[in-house]
Amino acid sequence: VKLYGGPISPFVRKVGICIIDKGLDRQVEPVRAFTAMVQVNRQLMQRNPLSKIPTLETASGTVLYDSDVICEYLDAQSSVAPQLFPPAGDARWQAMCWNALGSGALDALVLWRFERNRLPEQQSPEVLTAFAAKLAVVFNRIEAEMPMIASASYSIAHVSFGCLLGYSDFRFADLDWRAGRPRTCDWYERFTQRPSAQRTRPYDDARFDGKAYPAGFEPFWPPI
Ligand SMILES: N[C@@H](CCC(=O)N[C@@H](CS)C(=O)NCC(=O)O)C(=O)O
Repeated sequence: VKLYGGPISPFVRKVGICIIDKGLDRQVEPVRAFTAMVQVNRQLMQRNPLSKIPTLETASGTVLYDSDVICEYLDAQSSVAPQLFPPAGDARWQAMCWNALGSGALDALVLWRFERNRLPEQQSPEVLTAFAAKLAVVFNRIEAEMPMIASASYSIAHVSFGCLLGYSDFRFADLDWRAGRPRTCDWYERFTQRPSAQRTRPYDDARFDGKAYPAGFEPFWPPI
């Protein structure tokens, strides 16, 4: 089984966390694939026409995308706890909706980053203002719902929120999501102690710091 991706993408991180949580890390080979909104990867496109990461290729050659499809597939491949996608009922809809909130916010951050990296004269102030407004409300909603989130069984929702907060620290430290959101801070502190979170900490190859990983935890994506 091959996972195409890299150590920065928060969507790839969701999949990496599921792989480790489900005890599948020895069965999945991480394969570096570079792609960007304005730089298509022709080889990757032969598998995933969207030229996006994560893309998973199973042992029988079936190709799966996007992150949610891959995560649910992995959850079904292993009976190891935790079950990341509750099978039915309110717990399922709640987890799926929280996952949509976390992943939707990540989509917004990725687009926001693209916009703010354009030349100043090409940037749209309306677009930048809209992203800032959305993200502030998302972080407030997560803080407001944190008592429920923290007491729900660990699921894809928690994977998604952890990746959102981690990516925010990595690329949007200026948003300062911690300010005035103590419950989210407490929960995230606990999330980052999980081996799957530690091994998938995002890093830039040019600035890889092996000391950022606790002894015994190797990065899921080996540095190049
Ligand atoms: N909805 C997709 C989003 C994946 C995504 O946007 N990945 C980014 C990297 S963080 C990408 O591959 N971008 C390349 C592109 O937009 O062409 C998922 O959940 O997998």
